[in-house]
Amino acid sequence: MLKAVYPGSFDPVTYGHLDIIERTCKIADEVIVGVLNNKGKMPLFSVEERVKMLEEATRELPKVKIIPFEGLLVEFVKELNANMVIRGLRAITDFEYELQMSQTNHKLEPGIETMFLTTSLEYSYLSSTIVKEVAAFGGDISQFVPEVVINRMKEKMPQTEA
Ligand code: COD
Repeated sequence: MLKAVYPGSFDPVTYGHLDIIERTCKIADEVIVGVLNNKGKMPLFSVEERVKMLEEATRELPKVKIIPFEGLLVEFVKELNANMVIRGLRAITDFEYELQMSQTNHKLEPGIETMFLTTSLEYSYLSSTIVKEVAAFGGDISQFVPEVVINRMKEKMPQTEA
C-alpha cells in the first residue's frame, strides 16, 4: 500500500497544488496533505484557515486527508507510517532547493523516499506568492485558485477581484 505525504505551506492552495494532489491520487492509495505550521514565519493564512481551504478544495477526492504538522517533515511522515514524500517541480529554480531538501530528508531517514511530479504546463508559472501579489493589487485571481480561496482572500484583502 502506498501512503504518500504531500507537504507544503499552501498559503494559500492554488490550482498548481491541486493538480499535484489529483495526480498523486492516481498513483497512491492514501494521500496525506501535510500543512506546515511554521511558528517562525508569518503566513497570510493561519494553519487552521489553510487546512479548511484545502479540505474544501479536495472534498471530491476520497483518498485525501489534510493534516497540519510542526517540526521535522521526516518525523511527521514516520508518525503516519507513510512511505513516500511527494513534491512538485516547476522550473529549474525549484530544483536546487528540492534536491537539497530531499537529500537532507533521506539522510535523516533513509527509509523515506521523495518522488517529484513535474508541474502541468498550464500551472508552471503559478505559486502562492504570485496569487497574493496579484490579489494585493486588485487583480483577478479566479484562474489561479478555487472559489473557496477567492472568498477567504476577499476577507483578508478586500481589494481582491474574481
Ligand atoms: N505546480 C506544481 N507544483 C507546485 C506548484 C505548481 N504551480 N506550486 C507549488 N508546487 C509545489 C512546490 O514545488 C512544493 O513541492 C509543493 O507544491 C508545496 O509548495 P509550497 O510552496 O506550498 O510549500 P513549501 O515549498 O513552502 O514547503 C516546504 C516544507 C513545508 C515542505 C518544508 O519547509 C518542510 O518540510 N518543513 C519542515 C521542516 C523540515 O523538515 N525541514 C528539513 C527539510 S530540509
